[in-house]
Formats: sequence, structure tokens, C-alpha cells
Amino acid sequence: MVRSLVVIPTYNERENISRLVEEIQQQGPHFDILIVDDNSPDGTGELADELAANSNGRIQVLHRAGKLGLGTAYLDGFKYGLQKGYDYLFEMDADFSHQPKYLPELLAAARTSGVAIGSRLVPGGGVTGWAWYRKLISRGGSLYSRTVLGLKVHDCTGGFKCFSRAALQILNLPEQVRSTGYGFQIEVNSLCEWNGFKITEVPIIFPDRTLGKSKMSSKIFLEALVMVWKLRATKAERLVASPTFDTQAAADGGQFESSSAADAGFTTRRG
Ligand SMILES: Nc1nc2c(ncn2[C@@H]2O[C@H](COP(=O)(O)OP(=O)(O)OP(=O)(O)O)[C@@H](O)[C@H]2O)c(=O)[nH]1
Ligand SMILES: [Mg+2]
Repeated sequence: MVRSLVVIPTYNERENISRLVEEIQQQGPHFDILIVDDNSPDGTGELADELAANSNGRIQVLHRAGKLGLGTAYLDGFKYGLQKGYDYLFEMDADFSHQPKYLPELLAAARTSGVAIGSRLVPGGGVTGWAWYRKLISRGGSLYSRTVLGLKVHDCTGGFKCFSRAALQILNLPEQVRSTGYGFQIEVNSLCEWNGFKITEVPIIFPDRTLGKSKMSSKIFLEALVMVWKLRATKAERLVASPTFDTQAAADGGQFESSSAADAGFTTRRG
């Protein structure tokens, strides 16, 4: 059986986390869960420990000392999952904007192309509960980053993603990523596409959070606008081996221990 780990960063998500893990587990035996909690003042970390204690190892918890940011929470989660030998790793928010029912479809897509994302900006996808101006900012942000960085993926800022182990290792993702803040998703998408991966977009409906508080701010958003240009300037140094993606290698998911593209079933364009 393919083993996947759903990495969920949490900061004050006590109201959401119990029901979320329950719904994820209803999606089948493929999905283990890692909660990465940054010492949430509302006690999310303690609640996560209780959930883990009764889970037969299916729920695990990483505790960090304080609020260290979403990006680094994912990177720590990826490192943990790779060490534990998982074949696929997911990124998922705790607030139900990322609905567990899409996990199987994302996994199936990542088994074909190596990288899959839940997309609000392809036919069949969308957002509910956002005011028109928030939709406009989100769409505009994606279009802007896509254009500046030359990407094909439409939903550049979404954080519901699935990576094969091979993709993470070839991209050397935990070590390669530099942004800690909101630009994290954009940087990861760029690294994937610049290095030859096709990101499959699975349409998702993204409801706004109903419980708990948003951690998004206009300062974070403005930082991302500038960050896109800085990221573009680093493109030349971010190419790993210019792999052309081999779908069979991706379907075999996590079988590759080597970080070399050739060993993992990738062919290099530069010969
Ligand atoms: N561990 C950790 N998790 C975080 C941190 N910041 C945000 N999160 C979590 O990351 C996920 C996404 O954060 P959200 O606040 O939902 O951000 P958003 O989706 O852009 O904004 P809203 O949906 O409007 O709240 C949630 O599960 C948060 O609890 C952080 O610094 N550390
Ligand atoms: Mg959210």
C-alpha cells in the first residue's frame, strides 16, 4: 500500500483539529497525519498529543518552540516524512478551506505527475465565502506571480498540495526553499516547474474558514509582491538537473533513494 503523510501546520486551531483529523482518516488507510504545532497559546498542541495517543501511530505531532511560520513548518514536516519513508507528502491547512474529500484525487494525480495541487482557478474549482475584493486580490496575485515567473500553474498561492517522495528528493525541496512566509507556495511551484515538473491542478472548492482566526495580513501580502521579483532573479541558480519528467518514475512514487535525477528515472535535457 502507498503510504502518505498529510502535514498540517497549526497555530491556534483547537476548534478545527479534532474534526479535521477524523475526516482525513475517513478517506482511507493511505493517509497518516503529522500536525506541526508552533506552541499555540490555545492548547492545539496538547489536544494534538491526545489525538495522537489514541491513533496507533496514524497521527503524529511535531512541537516547535514558537510561531516560526507556515513555510518552515512544512519544511520540517517534509524532512520528518522523508526520514520516516513515506511515499507521498501533502500540505494541508487546518481550517477546512482544504477539504479532506479531495485527498484521494490529489494522491492519484501526484502518482501520475509527481506534483499535484488543489486549484481554485481551473474549471470546476472556486472559492466560497470570500468578498469580491478578496477573490480579486487572490486571482490578481496568482496572475502576477505566474506572469513574472513564467509559470503554467494557475493557482500559484494555493497550499493544498501533494508531492511524491521522488519529486521532493530530486528538487531537494526541504533544503532548497528559502522563503519562510507567504511566498513559500510560489517558490515551491517555481522550483517544481523550472525543474521540469508538470504540476497537475485538481479543481477544488475552497470554503472560507468558519472557525478560528486568519493569520493573513496585508503586510504578508505586500512582502510576497516584492519577493516574486527576487525569486525570479535566482532562477539560473535554482535548476537542479533540468529533468524531463518520466511518468513511470512518478507512478513509482517514493522508490528512489538517490537525489540524482538520472537515478530516479529522469532524463536530463542538457545531456
Ligand atoms: N505551525 C504553524 N502554523 C501556522 C502558522 N501560521 C499559520 N499556520 C497554519 O497554517 C494554515 C493556514 O493559515 P491561515 O490562517 O488559514 O491562512 P490563510 O488560509 O492564508 O488565511 P485564512 O484562511 O483567511 O485564515 C492554518 O492551518 C494555520 O493554523 C505558523 O506560524 N506556524
Ligand atoms: Mg485558511
